[in-house]
Amino acid sequence: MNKTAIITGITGQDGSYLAELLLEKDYKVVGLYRRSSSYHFERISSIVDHPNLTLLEFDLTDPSVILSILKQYEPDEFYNLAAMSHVGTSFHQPSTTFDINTMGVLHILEGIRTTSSATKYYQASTSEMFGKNYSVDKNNNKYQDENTPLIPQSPYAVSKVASHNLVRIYRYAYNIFATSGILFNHESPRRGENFLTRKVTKYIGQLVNNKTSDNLKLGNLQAYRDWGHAKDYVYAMYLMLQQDVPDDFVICTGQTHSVLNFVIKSFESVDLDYKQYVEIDPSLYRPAEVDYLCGRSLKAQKVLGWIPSTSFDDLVSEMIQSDIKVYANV
Ligand code: NAP
Ligand code: F7E
Repeated sequence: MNKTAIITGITGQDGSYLAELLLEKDYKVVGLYRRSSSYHFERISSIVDHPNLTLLEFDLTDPSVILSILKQYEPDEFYNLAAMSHVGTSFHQPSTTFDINTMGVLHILEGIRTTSSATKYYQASTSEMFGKNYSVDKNNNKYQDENTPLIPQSPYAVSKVASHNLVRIYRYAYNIFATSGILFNHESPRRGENFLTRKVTKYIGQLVNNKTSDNLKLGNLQAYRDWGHAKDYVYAMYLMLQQDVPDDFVICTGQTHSVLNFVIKSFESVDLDYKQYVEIDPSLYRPAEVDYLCGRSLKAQKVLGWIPSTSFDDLVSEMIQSDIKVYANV
C-alpha cells in the first residue's frame, strides 16, 4: 500500500522538493496550498499533473479546514513546511507571523491528537531559534547543536521556538510522533527572491544578461550563515519520519561563511568585482541580527545516516548558472 503524506507549503522551496522526493518513492501526496489571486505553482510545475498528487486549498490560520483534511485523509506522515518564513518581514508583521507559525502548528497538533493520532508529524524548526547563542568546544570553536539553549532574536524565531516547544509537549504529553528538524539555512535555484542568496544570484543573472543597470542594495554583510542545499535537507526530513521514535535533529553542513563571502564568491564566479555593483542600504539592516550560525549535525549522522552532499561552492555555482539561464529568457 502506498503511504499518504500531507505537505503544507507545497508551493514553497522545500515543499516542492519534498513533494518530488515522496512521489518518486510512490507516496500519495496531498499538497496543501494557500489561495492566491494568481497562478503560483511554478515550483511544482513538473509534478502538478502527477496522478499521485492531490492539491487542496487551505490556510494554516484556519483550524476547521486543517481538521477536515486530517479527518478525510488520516495520513501516515504530515510535513508542516508552510510558514511566514522571512525573518526581516517578521519584524513588520509580528502578529501574522505568530498566527501562521505558532497558532497554525497548534491547529495541526490538535487535529492530529483528536482525529489522526497515528500520523507522524514533521515540524520545520530553524537555526534562527539559537539567535545570538552558541556552544563552544574545547578548541574554542563556536557551534550550535540540539543541546545549545535557544535565545531567539526576531518575532519569526520566537514564533518558531513556541511551536518547537508545542511539538515537544505533544510528543511527551500525548505520545504523538512529532519530530522537529532544526534546519540551518538551505538554498537552491527555487529559493524565494527576497532571501539573501537568491537576491544576489538573481541580480547577477540580470546583470550578465544586461537586464539591469541598477546597483544591488544589501544590508548587513557581516553575519555568518551555515548554508546547505534544500534538496539534501528535504531528504533529512523524510529520514526523520522513517524513524521509530520522534526526536529533534539539527541539519546543517558544519561550514559557515559570511554574507560578504557569499557575495564575493557569487560575483567572482562570473569574473566581476562586487565592489562595483553592491551598495549598502541601511534600511535593510534588521532591528536585531543573528550574527553567527554554524551547526553540528553529529546526531543526524549517527541516527539518520544523513550527511549533506552539496558543497558551498557547488551551491553558489548552481544558483548563479540557473539565474543566468532564467534571465537570458526573460
Ligand atoms: P518558503 O519558500 O517561504 O515557503 C513557505 C510556504 O508557506 C509557501 O508555500 C507559502 O505559500 C506557505 N504559506 C505561508 N503562509 C501560509 C498560510 N497562512 N497558509 C498556508 N500556507 C502558507 O519557505 P521554505 O524555505 O520552503 O521553508 C519551509 C519551512 O522551513 C518554513 O516553515 C520555514 O520557516 C522553515 N525553515 C526554512 C529554512 C530555510 O533556510 N529555507 C531553514 C529552517 C527552517 P505561498 O506560496 O502562498 O506564499
Ligand atoms: O538573510 C543578511 C541578513 O533573509 C541571511 C530563512 O529561510 O534561514 C533564513 O533566514 C543574512 C542575514 O536568511 C540582505 O541580515 C544582508 O544576516 O537570506 P536571509 P535568514 O534571515 O538567515 C533561516 C534558517 C530560516 O529559518 C528562515 O526562514 O543576510 N542580509 N542583506 C540580507 N538578507 C536579506 N534577506 N536581504 C538583504 O538584502
